[in-house]
Amino acid sequence: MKGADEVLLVIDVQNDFMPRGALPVAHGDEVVPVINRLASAFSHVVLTQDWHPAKHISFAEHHPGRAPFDMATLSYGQQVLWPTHCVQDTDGAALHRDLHVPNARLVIRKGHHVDVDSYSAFMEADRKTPTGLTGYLRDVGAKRVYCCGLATDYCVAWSALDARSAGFEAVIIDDACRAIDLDGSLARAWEQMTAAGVSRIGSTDLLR
Ligand code: VGL
Ligand code: ZN
Repeated sequence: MKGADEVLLVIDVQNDFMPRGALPVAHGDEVVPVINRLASAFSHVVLTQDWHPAKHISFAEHHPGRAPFDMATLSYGQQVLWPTHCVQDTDGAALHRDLHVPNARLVIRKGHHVDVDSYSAFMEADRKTPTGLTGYLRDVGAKRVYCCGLATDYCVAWSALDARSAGFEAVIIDDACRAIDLDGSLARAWEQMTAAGVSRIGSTDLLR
């Protein structure tokens, strides 16, 4: 059992990111049994949910003439325009029904401001609005954050990078993640994570 200073952060294991969802991540459902096993090895688990208002600025449908996966320039920088996904209180925004993490203590919902996206569980895409997770983790004495879930190259990577920026150790559990991989985004994410000192392990390193 992992100690009190080690937290498992389970990112966006939601229906819309599953293979039949609105923003499908290939093989996204395969992380569910792996995460279920991992969760029982941690005394402290935190979940996140992508949780957008229906008129969210990241949705391509609100940008006339633009298509999903186009890039747009917004007030805070470059933004991928996504298919409408994880709308607050819809079935698509619900956690996968087979995700079984009874010991999760906190659910962070992110991306709830209509005009700012938030891939990261720590900081919104304007890079100045905190979600509160940094303060929470410091308050409970966390030192190391193990990241898993969807998608490796967006919400998982941004969360791991922000965990490092906030002074935590960050570890990606690779086989408990799946990627979107848009135009080389997965390789770029790994370059950034490696440079930032994010480490990479497999679930068997924790479960044996
Ligand atoms: C995510 C794209 C848009 C993610 C969320 O969970 O990685 N990706 N919103
Ligand atoms: Zn989103």
